Amino acid sequence: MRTTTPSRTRLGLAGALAALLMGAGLATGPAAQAKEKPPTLAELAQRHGRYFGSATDNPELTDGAYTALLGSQFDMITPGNGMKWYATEPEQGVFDWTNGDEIVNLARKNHQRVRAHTLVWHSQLPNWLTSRDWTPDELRAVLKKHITTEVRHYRGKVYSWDVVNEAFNEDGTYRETIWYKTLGPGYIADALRWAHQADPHAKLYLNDYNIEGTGPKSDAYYRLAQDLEAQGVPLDGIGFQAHLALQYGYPSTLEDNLRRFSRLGLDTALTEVDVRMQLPATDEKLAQQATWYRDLTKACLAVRRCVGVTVWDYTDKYSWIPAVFPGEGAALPWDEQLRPKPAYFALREALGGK
Ligand code: 9MR
Repeated sequence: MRTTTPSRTRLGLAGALAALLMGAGLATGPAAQAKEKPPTLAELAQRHGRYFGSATDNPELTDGAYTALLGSQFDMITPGNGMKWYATEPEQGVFDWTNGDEIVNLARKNHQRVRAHTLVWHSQLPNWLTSRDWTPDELRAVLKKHITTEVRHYRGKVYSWDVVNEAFNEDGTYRETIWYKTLGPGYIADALRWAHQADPHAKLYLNDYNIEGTGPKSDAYYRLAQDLEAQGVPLDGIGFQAHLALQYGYPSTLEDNLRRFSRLGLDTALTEVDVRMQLPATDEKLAQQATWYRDLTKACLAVRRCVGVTVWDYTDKYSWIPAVFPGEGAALPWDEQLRPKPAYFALREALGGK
């Protein structure tokens, strides 16, 4: 096959950089655009029947260089904040779809699907909800109305919902959230049933972090999934957030763990991947990070019902990490200047592209 990318030696540094940028989906001018483009992460993932996604957030959508890559490299989009309770029902019974709709419309324009996130969580709740006490009957009605209204609004427009987010503690006990404390553990089955009624075609997920490897928290999901299944509750998948950190080690049981959930008849997905490190980022750490991105992608590909991988935004420019873990960062496959990092090339390699 004739290659249309000139050799690096003939082009020198500028040409090599252009080839690199093109490889990451960044066109470097009219001439570059005319060349044969290497497949995107999404196209590579599609060869395996998987998707490759990114989270995004509304304030970033004014950044043209950012949205160009977002619109081209990925085929699944998760709104990082725009569909959360504080954004969608800021006053009781008053719904605001502005941010969620902006992202859904952008995704549609770019022929991307949407992993909707998230209906029931203990965090980012509006004040009207957290600043008073509710009887179980009152809170059940509030929850049902929120889920029903939001899921109906996005009915037919989203691929999946993270229905309940982060329900368990590290030791596998239920997290003492407003939902659990007021409604008991049955709130999870109720939420799934209400979501299913409102959009029977959306895939319904439970989603959490620190469940990538086997352990008490992951076991809690395993048991819950078995219970829900036995009760005939509509549950389609488990989302493994995969907010990893180099200093804590790679979750080497990831593949086996994904597989045991598959065997329950559930889909699995890596839903919020990032691999943070203590700064400064060195070549060595970036190389290790690349290995982790490669390995987690391969783990998903190795498990038949692992449907795809989503990074929690694709660039260090818009990562949540530095604000929450001071001194840590550099967690994503593209750097703050939107240049592809070793992790990006490792992802391509894991997906069978060169
Ligand atoms: O990316 C989100 C960030 O912008 C918010 O400030 C943060 C608030 O908690 O939530 C981030 O997303 C979280 C996601 O919704 C659930 N899993 C953990 C993510 C990182 O905190």
